[in-house]
Amino acid sequence: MAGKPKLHYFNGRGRMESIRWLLAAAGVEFEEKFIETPEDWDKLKNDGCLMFQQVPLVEMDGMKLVQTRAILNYIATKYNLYGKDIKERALIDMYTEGMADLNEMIIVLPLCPPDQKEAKIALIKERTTDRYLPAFEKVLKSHGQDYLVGNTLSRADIHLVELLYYVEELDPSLLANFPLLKALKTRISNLPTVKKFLQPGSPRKPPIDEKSLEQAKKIFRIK
Ligand SMILES: N[C@@H](CCC(=O)N[C@@H](CS)C(=O)NCC(=O)O)C(=O)O
Repeated sequence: MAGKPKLHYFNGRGRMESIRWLLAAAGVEFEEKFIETPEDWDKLKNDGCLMFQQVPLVEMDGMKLVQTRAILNYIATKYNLYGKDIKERALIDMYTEGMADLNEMIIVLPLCPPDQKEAKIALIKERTTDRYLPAFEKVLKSHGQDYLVGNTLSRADIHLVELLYYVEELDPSLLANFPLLKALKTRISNLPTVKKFLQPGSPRKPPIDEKSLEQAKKIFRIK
């Protein structure tokens, strides 16, 4: 029997968090090997398993997978969270790419120079309420179903709910005008696997704090 997937990243959200969410939602237990020092990082790079000298790295099913999207695609396919045909998959990809665009703005926010932070946060809030959340609310309204695509749970629902938690952290009022998204968030959060992941003590990571940010900058030698 294949062992648990092994995730290599620093002990924070970053690009690995969506992978943690998807595995957890699929009910897959995983191990984590945290990169804690510049020496750990150099060692991982020198081991030769990072195709582009970047993490996330996920060891799974005998493969050493890099590139976040490729990893998510593999997990979603393996655990039947990627639609029943190519048309559903196209919709899931389209929705997921939109979510990834907003998520990327949120992921890089901690690295933003202090004098630009306020403007970046304002832009994220504007894009959230004027572009992304209305688009997903409209999808749910258009078919009246419980999930975004194909009336069944897919990665699109998982990624969206992950994103809704981040948006709420930024400003809880951002969700106020999106009743169907709020209902989706509640529904997905109550799935047993997701509920477990949302409990304290799970592998879910908190928002990055000053100390972890400094550690991550040191590891990746970011000025
Ligand atoms: N397209 C890649 C980007 C990965 C990436 O930028 N990883 C960062 C950490 S979040 C990294 O390894 N930085 C070190 C470097 O690029 O030298 C992916 O999505 O996996």
